[in-house]
Amino acid sequence: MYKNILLSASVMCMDWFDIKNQMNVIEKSEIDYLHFDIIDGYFAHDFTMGSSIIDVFRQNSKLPSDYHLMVEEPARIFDTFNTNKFDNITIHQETSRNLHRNIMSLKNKKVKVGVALCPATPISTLEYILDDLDLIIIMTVNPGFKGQPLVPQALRKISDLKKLINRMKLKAKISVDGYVNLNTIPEMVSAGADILVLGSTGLFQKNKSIQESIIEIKESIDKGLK
Ligand code: S6P
Ligand code: MG
Repeated sequence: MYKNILLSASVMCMDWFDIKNQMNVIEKSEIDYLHFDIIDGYFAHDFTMGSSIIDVFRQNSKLPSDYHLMVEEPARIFDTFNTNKFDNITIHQETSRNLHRNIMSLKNKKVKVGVALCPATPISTLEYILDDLDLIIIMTVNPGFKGQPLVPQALRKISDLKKLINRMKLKAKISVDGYVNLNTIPEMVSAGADILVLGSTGLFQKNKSIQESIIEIKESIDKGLK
């Protein structure tokens, strides 16, 4: 955490030939979560990782998990993952035929529950479930891949959602995912983002160490909070 902004490291963006060293750095830094992107080949056209790989990280890290399920009818796999009360599980609004039922099932698992919105999905779709959520992921790229360009209209959603959360006096946190980096963090933070998902353009850049990136990320947060 840096100045109340939580930091979530996107595991699919790590250098997989250097996981152990990168994890050592992350564990000693201000990072609050490991962000696991789970993709089913349908909702997003690729595959990433499942519980056996994720559990290796969980067993070797003290950080809570930030599960992001980009999966059609995600309730099918809720029991696949190991969780505890410090972990987040976020499902997509677009993938669930009965979103409220799915949110209630997750609450029964005693995790923190989130819903993610693709760039084209309006905030109004959350109107009657917002009270039940611990977090909302605003996707600032389309789901599925790292290193994609920003969908700029999605930035507006952060401040719109923040206003709604404040008006309803709720505690839900706003997470932003996709192209979260020096170019976007100031605007995202000033619009009301509480959690930054940091991937290939933010934390795991090819020509920069994680430590260097974290210094720059903190400077960008400072700019956003000014
Ligand atoms: C995208 C996924 C994300 C990415 C991350 C990529 O579908 O949900 O969590 O891993 O956002 O970051 P970047 O900086 O490469 O866009
Ligand atoms: Mg994600």
